[in-house]
Amino acid sequence: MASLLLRSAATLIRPCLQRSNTPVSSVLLSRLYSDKKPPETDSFVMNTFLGRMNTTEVFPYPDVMSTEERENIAMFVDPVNKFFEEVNDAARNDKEETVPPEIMAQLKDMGAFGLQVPTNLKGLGLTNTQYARLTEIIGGYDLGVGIMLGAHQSIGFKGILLFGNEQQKEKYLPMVASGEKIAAYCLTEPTSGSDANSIRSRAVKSDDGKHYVLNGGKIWISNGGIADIFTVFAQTPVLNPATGETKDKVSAFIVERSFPGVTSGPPEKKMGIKASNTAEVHFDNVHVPVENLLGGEGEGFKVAMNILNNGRFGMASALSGTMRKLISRAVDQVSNRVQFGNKLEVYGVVREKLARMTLAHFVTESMAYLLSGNMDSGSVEFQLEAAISKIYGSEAAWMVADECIQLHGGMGFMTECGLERVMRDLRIFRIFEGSNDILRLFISLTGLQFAGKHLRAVQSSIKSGDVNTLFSEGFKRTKRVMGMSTVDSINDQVHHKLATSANQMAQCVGEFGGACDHLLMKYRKNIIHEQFLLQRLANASIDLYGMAAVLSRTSKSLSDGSPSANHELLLATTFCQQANSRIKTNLASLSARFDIELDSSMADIAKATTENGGVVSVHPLRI
Ligand code: MYA
Repeated sequence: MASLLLRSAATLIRPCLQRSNTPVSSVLLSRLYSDKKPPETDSFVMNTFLGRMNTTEVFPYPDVMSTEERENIAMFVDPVNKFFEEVNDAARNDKEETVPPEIMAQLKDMGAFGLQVPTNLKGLGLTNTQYARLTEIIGGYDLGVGIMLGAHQSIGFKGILLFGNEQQKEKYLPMVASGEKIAAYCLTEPTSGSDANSIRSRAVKSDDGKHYVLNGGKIWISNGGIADIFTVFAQTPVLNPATGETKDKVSAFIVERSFPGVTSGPPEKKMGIKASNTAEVHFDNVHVPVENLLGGEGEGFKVAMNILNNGRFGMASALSGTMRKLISRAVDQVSNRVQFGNKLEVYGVVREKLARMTLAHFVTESMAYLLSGNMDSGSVEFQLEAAISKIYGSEAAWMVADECIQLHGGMGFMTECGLERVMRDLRIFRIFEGSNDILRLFISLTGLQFAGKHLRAVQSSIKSGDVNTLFSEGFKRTKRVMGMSTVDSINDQVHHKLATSANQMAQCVGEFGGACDHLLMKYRKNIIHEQFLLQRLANASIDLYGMAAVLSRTSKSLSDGSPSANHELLLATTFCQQANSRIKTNLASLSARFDIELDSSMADIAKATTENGGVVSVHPLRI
């Protein structure tokens, strides 16, 4: 995170550095004082940090599948459902901590190992949306098998698919697509989890320039013990021709298990997703041919991040499948179980739970297919939307599993009921592929950095006497102070039945932009240290994207006359109402003295607990 923080600090606002004499490197200074135009993007989320509502990628809800693509994927839905319903046994896989060979063989026959690999390279050539539809089914039945398949193609060989050259694709994709060889993604190390840039594995080019000598150890690698093809990230010394300086930078490599020096450890014992293999992978003087460099030398960090960005939509779709099944289980329970003379379904506490579960599923599903549709339409700047979908989906699924167990009472706690396995499986989703805490900071800081660049441009325009900018900025701020919306209505883009919710969203986007402006002006570069605030800002951002996703989806359903349109209307308006009030609370708490004081108290409690080596308060019984 350190470099993310530094980078953001440097690019936030120029005047603050002029005043504070903060020492910054010449590279950062050159970025800071460059007269480059601020970046523009069609990312909905990124633009909200400027208080702008760019709806290009949000409205209308994507309808990206051709008739043929729709028919193709529809052909898979029933057989895949049937396979997971009747053949695969998730409870057995969990107990035996493996995916049995006969299941592996059938998955290979179905083409499940190369869903997105082009057909000429032995894959099924599915789009992101088609892929999402299938992962949704798998997520409903067996997350352990899902992670084995996901670690293989969502991240394991995704780098070859996205960044590989023709030779690399032709050599490796057919063997991984058929499932003949399994793939894994090797980033994490004992001293480098969230701080992915700090990996210590190293690859140094041989004197004859023919190969790299790779050394290092990776931990918690999904498929690590069963994979034959690894995408490995390691530091390589990279020469800067301009300065003559050599610096370590991350590079990505395709490494085969058959290369001498590659070893892996035994399967790790885990809380959940037990059927998927997780193991250490070690590289001891492994000679990796130069042709196996993936992307350019020193460009591996971007390769690593883009692979993760690119796979996160699959997590949201898989988890929406998990939630859909959990909701069916909950409905079954509350429609049959009688207590105090009535079926559970009539009780208010039960209804409230079921409604929250249904809303969480609806939002996750709406985000997942909005994102996959955008990706299929060629969007390239979706890293914030991907992070939000991952955070929202993993937290929603956790809540849905928890409430489903609660509705089952004591039975829910029994292994035989099957729900505790789902809950164990779900726990990791808030941790891996970027922990939700880190991703929240990533969202806020990336968005603020973007807004900071624009703010700097506005400031320099005003300084250079640009009256138009001065006038429009002044007008915007005056409207904010008066509580008026600074964002144009989007009523022409949403169905008229959603007008109130759309106005709530427009108002919230304006207020969100105002809050970002306020944070940048108040804290300047120090905003990077305000993690309490950054988390709340991210929470507001997540809710805003959720509003956009459900409004867009529901508008389409209403216009198309979908059979569930009126129910979706209820879901969308309810979610928007709730999100609107959460956003307002979160934004208000960015500056309210009461909340800032509370943050400070919370920090003091944590510090005291840490300094004491645990709980500080003496036991009430004094024994
Ligand atoms: S795999 C392990 C996962 N590990 C992580 O996710 C690590 C988390 N850490 C990070 O993401 C980064 O280190 C952070 C930044 C974000 C903290 N997109 O100076 P920087 C660019 C595009 O900010 P840092 C696992 O869990 C940035 O703009 N670009 O870096 C397997 C900058 O560029 P420039 C990005 O502060 C689980 C440069 O990089 C991004 O050090 C198995 C440096 O950035 C980004 N996101 O760190 C799952 N971030 O220099 C199986 C940064 O040009 C999957 N940059 O300004 C299954 C799924 C499917 C399920 C199916 C079930 C059925």
